[in-house]
Amino acid sequence: MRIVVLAGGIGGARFLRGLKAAEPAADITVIGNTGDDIHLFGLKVCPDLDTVMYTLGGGIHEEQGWGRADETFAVKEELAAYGVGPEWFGLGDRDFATHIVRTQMLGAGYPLSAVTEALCARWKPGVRLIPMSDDRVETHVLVELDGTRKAVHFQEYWVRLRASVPAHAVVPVGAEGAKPAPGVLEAIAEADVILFPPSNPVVSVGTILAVPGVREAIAEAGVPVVGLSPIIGGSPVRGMADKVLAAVGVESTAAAVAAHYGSGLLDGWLVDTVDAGAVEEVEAAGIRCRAVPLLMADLDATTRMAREALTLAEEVR
Ligand code: GDP
Ligand code: FO1
Ligand code: CA
Repeated sequence: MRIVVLAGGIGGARFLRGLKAAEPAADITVIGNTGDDIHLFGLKVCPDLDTVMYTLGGGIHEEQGWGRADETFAVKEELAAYGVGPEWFGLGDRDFATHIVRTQMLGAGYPLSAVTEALCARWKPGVRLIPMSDDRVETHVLVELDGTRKAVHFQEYWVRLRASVPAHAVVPVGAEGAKPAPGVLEAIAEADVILFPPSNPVVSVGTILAVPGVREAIAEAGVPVVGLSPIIGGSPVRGMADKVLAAVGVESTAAAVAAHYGSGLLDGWLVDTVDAGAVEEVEAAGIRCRAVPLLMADLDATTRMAREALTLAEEVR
C-alpha cells in the first residue's frame, strides 16, 4: 500500500511512528512542511523536516519533541558570548551539525529535496521524506506589537512571543511562486490513500496545501483522503494551534477544522471520543466521521489511531 502523509513537526512525526507500526509493509511518502524554515547564523534550519527525521530515526529528544537527545549547547553559549543571537532559539551542538551539512550542500547547488535525502541516509527514517518544495517559503505572522502591526517570522511568533500577541494573518511568503519538490505530485498521484496527521491545520498542513498544485493533485488523485483532528475537546493537545486558527477565522473545534479543510478535500475525519458530539455535524458537511481515542500517549495508542484512519479510508473508498 502506498500512503502519502502531509506532515508538520511533532504531531506529524509521532503519528508516523504509529503508521509505520500499523502497516510495516507500506510504502510511506511524507511531504514535509518547510514554511517553518529559518536562516540563523548563516545556516538553514528546517525544524519540521528534522523533527520527522530525528523522531523516526531515533535521534529525537523524546520529552521535548524537537531537537536532539543528549544535546549540549556549547556553540550557542559561545555565540552569545560574542553577543550574537537570537538567544530565544535553542539550537544545540548536535543539531548544529545537521544545519551545517544542509547549508554546505545547498551552497554546493543541491536542492533541499536532495539534501534531505542525503541527511536521511544517516537517520533511515523508514519513510521517503520530501520537502513540500525546493523553493524558499517562509511563514510570516502579522502581529500587533506595541500597538503597531508588524510581520514577524513564524518562529519568532511561536518561540519568542509564544503566540501571546494578537495575530491578524498567517502568510506563507513565497508559496504562490513555489513549485512542488520533485516526487511530491508523483507520490500523490500514485497514492492508495492520503492522510492528514494531527498536525497544525494552518502552519503545517495548510502551508503544504498552499504550494500551487498540491491541493489540486490531492483532489484529483481519486483516493481516500482521511485526517485526524489535532484539536481535542476544543483545544490543541499541545502548542498554540488555537491562536493561528483564530488568525484565519477558524474556531478551535474538531468540527471546524474538518470544515476548514472541506469536503472537497477530505473524505474522512477522525475526532476524539470526547468530541463524539461533533460526528453528526462533520457528516452533515459531507465528510465521513468517526470518534475514536486520538491521544498519542504511547506507540500502541498511536498505532491504533493509524489503523482507525486506514479503516475509515477503506470505508470511504
Ligand atoms: P509542530 O510542527 O511541531 O507544531 O507539529 P505538527 O504541526 O505536526 O503538530 C502540531 C499539532 O499536533 C498540535 O496542534 C497538537 O494539538 C497536535 N498533537 C500533538 N499531540 C497530539 C496527540 O497526542 N493527539 C492529537 N490528536 N493531536 C496531537
Ligand atoms: N521550539 C521551541 O519552542 N523553542 C526552541 O528553542 C526551539 C528550537 C528548535 C531548534 C531546532 C528545531 O528543529 C526545532 C526547534 N523548536 C523550538 C521547535 C520548532 O521550531 C517549533 O516548535 C515548531 O516548528 C512549531 O511548529
Ligand atoms: Ca512546525
